[in-house]
Amino acid sequence: MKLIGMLDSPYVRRVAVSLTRLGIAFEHESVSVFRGMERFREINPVIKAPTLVTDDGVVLMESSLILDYVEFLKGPGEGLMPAEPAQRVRTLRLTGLALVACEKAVQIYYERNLRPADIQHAPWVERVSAQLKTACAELERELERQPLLADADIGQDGISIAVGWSFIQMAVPDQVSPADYPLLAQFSARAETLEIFKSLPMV
Ligand SMILES: N[C@@H](CCC(=O)N[C@@H](CS)C(=O)NCC(=O)O)C(=O)O
Repeated sequence: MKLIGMLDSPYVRRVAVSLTRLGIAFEHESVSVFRGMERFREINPVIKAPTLVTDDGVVLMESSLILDYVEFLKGPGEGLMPAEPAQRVRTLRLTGLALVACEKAVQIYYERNLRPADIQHAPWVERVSAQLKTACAELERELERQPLLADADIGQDGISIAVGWSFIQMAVPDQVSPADYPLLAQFSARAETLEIFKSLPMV
């Protein structure tokens, strides 16, 4: 299988780290959805990162759907999603919060970098910024309530949180200060020391 997209995308990186964590071999083609638009279009005409081309040549997209396929390949209980119902629900919640935080950070980044300054819409940025901070606050509360381990057994929740936090710190560092979310920051810093993260650096 082949993963298309750059690791500075938290969505591409969560798929790459997950595949590596599960020992699934993949080729990686680091193509930008902007600078490499034409090459991307040849692989996936809708130009969406991540894109996964299966061994049968089927073109998948949307990181969570790609990871659903990956879970299916591994079989129940063998992937990164717990089989036990209560743990599964918590993993879904933490992963969802991490994905919302990523989405909001991407929206702010695009607003700042793709839209001309004179037509940037402050109320929209304020709304998205509040959503980003709330998602991080909710994650901080969850980690306070029940700690998550950044070790070799890291699951989809931990991978998505750490990848998301690192992305936010790179893309919109003014938005979310590590001092305000110490558990999130510590968890992510520890995860980034794991070999599966170090072997797939964001930049
Ligand atoms: N919900 C999607 C988000 C993916 C996403 O927004 N990817 C960005 C790169 S970080 C992208 O493809 N941007 C180009 C575009 O949307 O046109 C996922 O989880 O895969």
